[in-house]
Amino acid sequence: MNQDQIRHYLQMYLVVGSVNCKASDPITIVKAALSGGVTLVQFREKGADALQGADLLRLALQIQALCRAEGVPFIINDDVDLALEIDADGVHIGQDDENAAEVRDRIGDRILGVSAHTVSEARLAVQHGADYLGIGPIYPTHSKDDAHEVQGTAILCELRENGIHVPLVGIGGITEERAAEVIKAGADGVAVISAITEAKDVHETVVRMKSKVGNTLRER
Ligand code: 3NM
Repeated sequence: MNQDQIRHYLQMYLVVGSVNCKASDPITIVKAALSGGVTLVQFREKGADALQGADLLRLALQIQALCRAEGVPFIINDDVDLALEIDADGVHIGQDDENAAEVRDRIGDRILGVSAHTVSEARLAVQHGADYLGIGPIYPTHSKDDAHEVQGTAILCELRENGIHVPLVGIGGITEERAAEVIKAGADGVAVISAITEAKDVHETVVRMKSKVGNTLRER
């Protein structure tokens, strides 16, 4: 997949797992988010109440089927075995997970996303074959227990100024109101959990956030 395609898929990026879906069930939330126009879905089943075994596999397959029907890439957080088992479109890994180069070898030309927090982590991830980088937390987040220190949008500018030209997606505390500043700082898109999964109207929230991202990209 070329960089322009990846940049497009990063624009309105939903990260979701059963633990994030308190107001409604994950399937209802993912359906509403897809109808609103999310461009990529990452399945991230993490935390004390995370599903396991057959339940995990069932939910992954259900969300994958919804994404396929809409032509939206479906990628798996951390779990390379699961991604290969269900033939997902890609994998997203953090700095503590499997080495990016090894993951690239295992997944072939599927999408590989890597979380990075500094210019040197970003350079290494790119050398190891990352298609895009997840950069965060941009703002305070309550969706990740082991999140790094808040970086602000400055980290995005710093990466761009230091020659990191690969597709970047900002993550952490991003809301409708904050989406434009993340894009202005140099991100190609926004990755969101709670502002979508906890929204009163998931569909409308996605429509509005996506249009803010699109408008800001055109103005940039
Ligand atoms: N990764 P919300 S922050 C999954 O900084 C994740 O790498 C982060 O959730 C990072 O949109 C984060 O609810 C949580 O803040 C994002």
